[in-house]
Amino acid sequence: MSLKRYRLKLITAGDYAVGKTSLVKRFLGQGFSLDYGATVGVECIQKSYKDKEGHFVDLSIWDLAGQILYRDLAKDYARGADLIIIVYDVTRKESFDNVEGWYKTIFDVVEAGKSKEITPCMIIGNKIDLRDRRVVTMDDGIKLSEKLDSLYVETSAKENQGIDEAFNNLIIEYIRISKFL
Ligand SMILES: Nc1nc2c(ncn2[C@@H]2O[C@H](COP(=O)(O)OP(=O)(O)O)[C@@H](O)[C@H]2O)c(=O)[nH]1
Ligand SMILES: [Mg+2]
Repeated sequence: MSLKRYRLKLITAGDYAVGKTSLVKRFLGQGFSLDYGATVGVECIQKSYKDKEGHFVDLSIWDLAGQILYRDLAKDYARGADLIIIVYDVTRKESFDNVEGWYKTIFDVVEAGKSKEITPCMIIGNKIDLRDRRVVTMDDGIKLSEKLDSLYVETSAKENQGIDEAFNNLIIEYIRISKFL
């Protein structure tokens, strides 16, 4: 039996400087840097691999430029997305409060094109290494993800915690749901 090949578009979203690019880089095995280099425009990166269950996955990761309050660009950007990652910074309450706005903006676009059921969303609370500056609790994160019918993981791009879990669980969820359709 030959296993299906999945060609998936993954997009990142969330406020400026929450760690979107750092998480993508870690997932791609490119290390971590504290030097600030804001993403200009949209970066698109390809990664092809075989997952733990043997599925071939061709992932194109679209990494959103952080300065975007410009939710209008997010609209073009989100078109055709199969997998959504929305990141906030556990030390910045505002970035957490904005998650729902990002979610709505993106799903307005995604749902116009196809059924929401097959577009799983992962909410990520990043920078958990900054323990004494933390203001958003894990409980806050879990409650929000339940409200938005999304998956939830806490990560540290700096300490390389939770990142493979975040990406892999999202892809596994996609494959699981798609088998019922
Ligand atoms: N302490 C800590 N800093 C992080 C973490 N993730 C990202 N950063 C830093 O936060 C800043 C913004 O990261 P970046 O990935 O560019 O954010 P983006 O604008 O959302 O893409 C950079 O200085 C990163 O080094 C983390 O998990 N812990
Ligand atoms: Mg970035």
